[in-house]
Amino acid sequence: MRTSASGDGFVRLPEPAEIETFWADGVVVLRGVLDPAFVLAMDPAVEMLLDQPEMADLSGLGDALAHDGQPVLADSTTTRGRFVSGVDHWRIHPEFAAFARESAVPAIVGTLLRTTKLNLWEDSVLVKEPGTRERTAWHQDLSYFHVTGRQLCTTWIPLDPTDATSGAMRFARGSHRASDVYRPNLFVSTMAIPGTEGEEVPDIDALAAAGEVEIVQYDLGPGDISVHHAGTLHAAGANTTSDRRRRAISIRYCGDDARYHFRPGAPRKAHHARVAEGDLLDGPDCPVVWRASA
Ligand SMILES: O=C(O)CCC(=O)C(=O)O
Repeated sequence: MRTSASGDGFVRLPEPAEIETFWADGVVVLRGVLDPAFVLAMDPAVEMLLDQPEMADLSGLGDALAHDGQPVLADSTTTRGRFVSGVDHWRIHPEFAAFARESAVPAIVGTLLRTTKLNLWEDSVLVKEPGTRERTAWHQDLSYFHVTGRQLCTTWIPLDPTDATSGAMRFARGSHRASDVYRPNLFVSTMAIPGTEGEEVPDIDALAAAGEVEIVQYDLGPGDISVHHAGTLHAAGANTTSDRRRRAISIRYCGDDARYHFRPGAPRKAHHARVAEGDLLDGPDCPVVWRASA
């Protein structure tokens, strides 16, 4: 049995009931699965990223869209924080590569996905500073992933205590069970990415108000993680607090049944030019980061 003393943040694997919840609800919260000190040790790496060119200022995008008369999801607050986000930090920064590949996270996620091997798809850092108005629009990660399969998920790992007032994630419980894959949107807007195909994401808040969808939201702290299925519709609130940051590392992984499947108009990565529809993910750009022991 591994322990947190091994330095990879390991505290425990998911219990069978938690694995059932993930597959039934499309989301599960795993409390105390990582050593909080291990997660907080990523603080300097996250701070270092904030002003790097690989980060996008989504508040700036929101302002530009609003200026163009496009729908932007922004709560009115008296202060002005910012929402910054980036992807694929693991490719550039050894701290993020170690976190996504060599920490206890792959074993936790691999166990949850009931897979024999786990591929890393991408990582992402998402920071909502105090007073950030922008909400994260309802979306499915699958709309942005050029993959098909069922063993696909995202784990959201907070560095700060997070609740509804500071922008906790919201999930449409059980929405992964439908086969619908909606158009990806601009993240702080319901506007679909131009050139993508299919139907736009329905108004989940309206469906929830009508009692047709159940929305779940959890308070999390360092050491807790949520894991959602790539088909699960999810969103996040504004950070309406004046003094609490909402920083998270989000890592997307794929299991045995994942294959490349290209979705017109969705953002592509450089290596996608070198792979074909139906290919296995295995390779340096989607490395195998964990295998189940025999
Ligand atoms: O942190 C957020 O606001 C959204 C994150 C998200 O949608 C994800 O990691 O899949």
